[in-house]
Amino acid sequence: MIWWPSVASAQPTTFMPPVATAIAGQYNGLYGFLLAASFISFVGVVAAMIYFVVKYRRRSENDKTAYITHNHALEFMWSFIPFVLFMFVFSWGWIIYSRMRTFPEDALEVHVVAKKWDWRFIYKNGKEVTSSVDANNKRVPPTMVVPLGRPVKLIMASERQVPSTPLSEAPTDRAVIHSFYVPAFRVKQDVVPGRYTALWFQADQPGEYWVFCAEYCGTSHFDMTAKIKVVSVDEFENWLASEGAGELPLAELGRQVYAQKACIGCHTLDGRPSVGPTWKGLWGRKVQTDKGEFVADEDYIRESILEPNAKKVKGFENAVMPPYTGTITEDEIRAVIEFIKTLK
Ligand code: HEC
Ligand SMILES: [Cu+2]
Repeated sequence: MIWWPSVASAQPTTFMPPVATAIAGQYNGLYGFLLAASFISFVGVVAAMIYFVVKYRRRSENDKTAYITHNHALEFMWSFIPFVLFMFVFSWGWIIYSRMRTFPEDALEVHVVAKKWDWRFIYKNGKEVTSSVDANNKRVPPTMVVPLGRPVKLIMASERQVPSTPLSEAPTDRAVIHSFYVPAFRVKQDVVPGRYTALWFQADQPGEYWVFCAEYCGTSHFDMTAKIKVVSVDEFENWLASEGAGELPLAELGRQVYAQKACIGCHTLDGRPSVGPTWKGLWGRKVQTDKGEFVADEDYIRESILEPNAKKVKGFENAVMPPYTGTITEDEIRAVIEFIKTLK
């Protein structure tokens, strides 16, 4: 359902950034309507004002202002017409917003890590894209490559500056809130420490687009940029498999963590319960706990690892899992999550 003709254009106009997704076109439609409605209202209000000023100007010394208490018809109109207009704009915005927040099942997932002041992109095959520094010591923003016309889902986290230190170390190195903003896609999402947030888009125009951090996050906030390069599916597949391609897929790293961090001692992969519940089929399942029912998603798994006692799984209330805060890194948690996703 298209509400407004979208002019697909990868070129920025005087007023707006390029339009590289269908949602960006729909967003422009709503924005254009608001702009036009505001302009028409403005002209109408000013014209009426000028007309009344002239028509009802004071003509003589003993001109008296008429005494009018109210006018039902007028009062109803100036409440009802704006109400209808606002509900129309609200519904229109709601439709576009719900499209932005409804995640396609088959989306390509890419992990995004924000820190002061940089972005890092991690693909499931382990390929990682980071910023670099050129010959003049100037920061070169990282470029996330994505396939044309395919939905992409970003799983985003804000982390501390040193990715490989365990969580309890370097407490002064705090993570802060960032915001992942792609003007050409008209999408923006806060990236928050301590939980995962998500965003999706489907780029329909090849090209390179800017990513900005849209939440003031300190000294180098201005320089916290990245790029998204939209290429054909073939080109994307080649790129993904090429230079620096992950030697170790995320799920494989997760399997190693499972063995090395002793998870293996209490969790099976084949469906049999052990000291703790099995991981088989855990992903996306509704888990019964002492705090109620929860869907096993990224946040649930992360919390289960860092604060196992926050929610005790039904049937395992008396078993103990040691908290892994301080002995596991965010990268390892991400890998365990990807590993658990594969255990259908
Ligand atoms: C000493 C045994 C033990 C070890 C070691 C252990 N766990 Fe657990 N784990 C448990 C128990 C018991 C539960 C269920 C009780 C609870 O929720 O705290 C659990 C629950 C979980 C859950 C939630 C499972 C569900 O079905 O909802 C996850 C995820 C998890 N552990 C991950 C890990 C990871 C990752 C590791 C290794 C880094 C690990 N565990 C190591 C005992 C352990
Ligand atoms: Cu930032």
